[in-house]
Amino acid sequence: MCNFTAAKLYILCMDGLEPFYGWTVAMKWCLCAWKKPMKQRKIIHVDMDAFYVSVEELDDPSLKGKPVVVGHDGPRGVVSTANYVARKYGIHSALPIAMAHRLCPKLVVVEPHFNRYKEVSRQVHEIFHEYTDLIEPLSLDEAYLDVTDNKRGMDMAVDIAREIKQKIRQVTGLTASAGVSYCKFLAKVASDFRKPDGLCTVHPERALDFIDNLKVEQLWGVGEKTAQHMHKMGVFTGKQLRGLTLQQLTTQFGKMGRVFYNFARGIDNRPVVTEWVRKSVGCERTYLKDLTSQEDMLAELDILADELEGRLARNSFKGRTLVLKVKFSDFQQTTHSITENIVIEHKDKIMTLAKALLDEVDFQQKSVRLLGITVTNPVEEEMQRGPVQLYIEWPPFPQPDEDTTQVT
Ligand code: DCP
Ligand code: MG
Repeated sequence: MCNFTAAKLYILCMDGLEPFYGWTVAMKWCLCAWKKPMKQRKIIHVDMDAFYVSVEELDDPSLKGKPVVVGHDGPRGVVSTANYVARKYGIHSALPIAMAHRLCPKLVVVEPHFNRYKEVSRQVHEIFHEYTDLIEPLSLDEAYLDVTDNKRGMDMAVDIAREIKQKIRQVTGLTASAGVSYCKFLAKVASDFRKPDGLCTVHPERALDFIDNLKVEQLWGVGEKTAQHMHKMGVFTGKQLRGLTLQQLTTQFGKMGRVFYNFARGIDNRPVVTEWVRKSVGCERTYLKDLTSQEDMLAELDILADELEGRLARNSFKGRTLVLKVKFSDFQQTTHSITENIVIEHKDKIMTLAKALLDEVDFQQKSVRLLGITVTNPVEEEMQRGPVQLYIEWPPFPQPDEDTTQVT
């Protein structure tokens, strides 16, 4: 999409909704684009296939062809990831291992080997660096690459993606899937499109057709709760999402409403950020036996506070908000937070706040399977920030609602 087309698209989006604001911003953008030529970006999202379990199969070929998951095989264990054989039985990440055994009695459970996954991840990143240093890692097995100005001077991002996939296979023996597009969200959705060992490109001129057929839950920032909310509004697809006005979306979803509004129109100007600003440091634990008394919970919080103090120091992290997470035996969870004027870094302070937060929790006579404490709300954010690559000026991008599943 050239600058002019991008600006036109933006005008189209804003037109009729917030006419004055829309035209003002669009005019500014046109002027900006005229002053500073903007290249259409080329973004690749690479995601390793069934990552942990594929590494395990590589290291122990006798696992090949069997249904395998990585996780702790205990009453409280959950699936980190399942290979494609196990997925046929309905087994997926975050499923309790006990349930996975019920779905597939022949299931093989392998303990995780994180150092091996990190080693493979490093090899994969070395390959990325042959093409670009603009790499944004999302996890050990996933990253965005901005290859607009790549080290090889290659014109076609899809050729780079193909080469990267081949090299990953040669060097590590594993397969990866890649998505190619002009923005992050489309590249990410595309990488998932033809998994495993997939390669999918979304061209700018085909973006709206592609978006039309997406389920809303495939969009970045749409977690389970948001998807249910959209379904209640009768919105299941990208096309239906585009039928909602900006006002409808911001009324229902706050700041994220504008993000969804833009995504539905193929607009996502988030840059590939080479280094993340750490937003929080925390630790949590799932207990073998549910905790029932406050005394036990305080004893466990004491252990967590110890651990958190160490992690905060090791990461030189300074934040002013403490968040307590409590997951009940029925898997419902609640979070409570408190913000201080000073940095929360010492165990004593953490414990005082954690106790106060625990008092706020309504247990409804339920026992507790998980406790977690996190320090967030970082200070001196600018000092913790690494190099950031920006192509155009754009308002700060809101973060999605916390709607994540974490394996503990
Ligand atoms: N992971 C985890 N807990 C989760 C999800 C993932 O521990 N709830 C770990 C194990 C995965 C790795 O992160 O191997 C990468 O996550 P992905 O979501 O990319 O899943 P996979 O790579 O396993 O599978 P896919 O082929 O769908 O990418
Ligand atoms: Mg993966």
